Amino acid sequence: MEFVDVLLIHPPYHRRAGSGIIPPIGLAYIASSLEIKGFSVAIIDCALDCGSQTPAGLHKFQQYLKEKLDTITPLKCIGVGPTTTPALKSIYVLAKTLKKQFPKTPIVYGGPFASMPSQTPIFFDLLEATALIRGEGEEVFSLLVEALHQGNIGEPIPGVSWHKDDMASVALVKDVNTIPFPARHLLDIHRYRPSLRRNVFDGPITPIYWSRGCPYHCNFCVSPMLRGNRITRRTQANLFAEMRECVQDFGITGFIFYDDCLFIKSINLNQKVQQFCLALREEVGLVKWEMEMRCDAVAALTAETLYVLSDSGCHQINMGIEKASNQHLKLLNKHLTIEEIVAACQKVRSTVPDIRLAGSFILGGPDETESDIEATIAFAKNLSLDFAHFYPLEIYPGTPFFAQVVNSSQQPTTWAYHMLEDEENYWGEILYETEELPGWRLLELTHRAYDEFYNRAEWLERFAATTSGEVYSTGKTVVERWCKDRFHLSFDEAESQLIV
Ligand code: B12
Ligand code: SF4
Repeated sequence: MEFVDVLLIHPPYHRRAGSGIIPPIGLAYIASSLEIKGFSVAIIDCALDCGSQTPAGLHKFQQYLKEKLDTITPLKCIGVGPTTTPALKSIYVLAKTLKKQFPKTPIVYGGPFASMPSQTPIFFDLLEATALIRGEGEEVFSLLVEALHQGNIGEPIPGVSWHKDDMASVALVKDVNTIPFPARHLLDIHRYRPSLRRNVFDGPITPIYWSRGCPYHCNFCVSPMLRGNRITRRTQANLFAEMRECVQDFGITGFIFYDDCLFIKSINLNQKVQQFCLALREEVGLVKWEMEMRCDAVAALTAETLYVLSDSGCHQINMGIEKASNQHLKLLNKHLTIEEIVAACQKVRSTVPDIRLAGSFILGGPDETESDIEATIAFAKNLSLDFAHFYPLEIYPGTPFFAQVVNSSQQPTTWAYHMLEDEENYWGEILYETEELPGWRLLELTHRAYDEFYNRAEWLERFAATTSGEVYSTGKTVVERWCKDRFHLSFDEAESQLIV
């Protein structure tokens, strides 16, 4: 039996065939901040071993959890996160199992879902919460653990909610350069792998962040709400030191920058990107990396910058394209134009064909018809993307779209109970439904989008041409299955097929 001060648990969520599994770096940040204060910590990443919210999947998860919890005893508290709304069913099972196993141990939640003030009652009424931490947990969690240990339940701590009417504001780390690097030593780092569409790597990978926050306010996105619109960026030296640690201590050779806005369109964008790439080569060495980037920023890159990017090991750019018309982009408040999207794709394709391009698309939303969705699918096919990801518009608490669709006078626990009782909604989705496009139709069209995009000779040829022979021969079967079953096969069924 292992005894630790704090046990951190990453809840599982429903995964689809072909999806990857990424280390929970937010939780690892929390862990290192606790360790530096002298607390002993362990992490159970349930998402690594469980990935289904079907009734059978949840039962399996409960058994798995019980076995894990028999081997470890948290002495001071249990932290659960990052919480997301689609993982509600798993979190519910987790909460009930924890309460049964450790009835007296405080449970603290953190992450995007727990950070939305309007959703606080769900955690206290349904999920056995002792406290929630909103926003960035690194500085406050150790204060909270200390307060719990002293029996000071209810002690005012910035960013901490102690009961369902406690609307604490978000906690923000004052100086991001002071945060210790994520405790990757507590994770089984070599078991993680990116999804097929993100896999440009040939060795162990990790997510990494240079900045936190986003200055945009897309109507469907939670990111701007998480850090009170604040954007912070640690020094390049600090970032590169973490990357060197990853290479030297963990054998990591691939980095995924998940920053909301690693680079933003600005007057000196090209200069900034080039400086970053050259310094990366010099200070970390040749590693493979990929990033998320808005299309307006990609469109503003010069050919010279694109060459420098490619030389520095950047193998993929992931862009949120979302729609096929300026009118619908505007309804998302995306601050992006079709012209910028087309320019971004053409520029990367013609200048640095070795950099893979992936785009994500949202199907459904205000004023959208079936023919608009057809136009989005056709647009995706015409952009010469290597990968496309299609989402039915899901709405998350705290976003303007959620307020439009879910009656604000309704208690948040109402939708949560509804979700928990609906055994078939194992994706945990709350969809943006309209008369023209009800949920079932949105899902059908999303399935069709995958089918149309990937079941094309042109795409399979492109995949073969850009993927090494060895990976392709194992990957081909997976890709074909993925194309066919992408929307029906769940993690449990697909587990044995995830070869790449
Ligand atoms: C990277 C990422 C992923 C990755 C990796 C996730 C992982 N393993 O960590 C992948 C691609 C796998 C992924 C998948 C999904 N994601 Co995602 N993802 C992100 C992204 C871009 C960055 C998250 C991140 O790592 N941030 C950096 C770290 C340092 O911050 P953090 O994790 O938030 O952790 C900090 C705090 O939240 C807090 N904290 C976190 N955990 C805990 C725990 C405790 C106990 C405490 C006290 C504090 C605490 O302290 C941490 C340090 O400051 C965010 C957007 C964003 N800007 O946050 C979306 C985001 C989290 N994803 C989102 C969603 C919806 C999903 C999916 C459901 C997508 C889908 N439809 O399939 C899945 C399922 C994820 C799940 N766990 O349920 C939503 C969540 C919204 C919501 N309310 O639910 C976000 C906010 C994007 C959005 N649409 O607005 N995602
Ligand atoms: S979708 Fe991207 S650009 Fe828009 S608010 Fe979210 S992170 Fe920012």
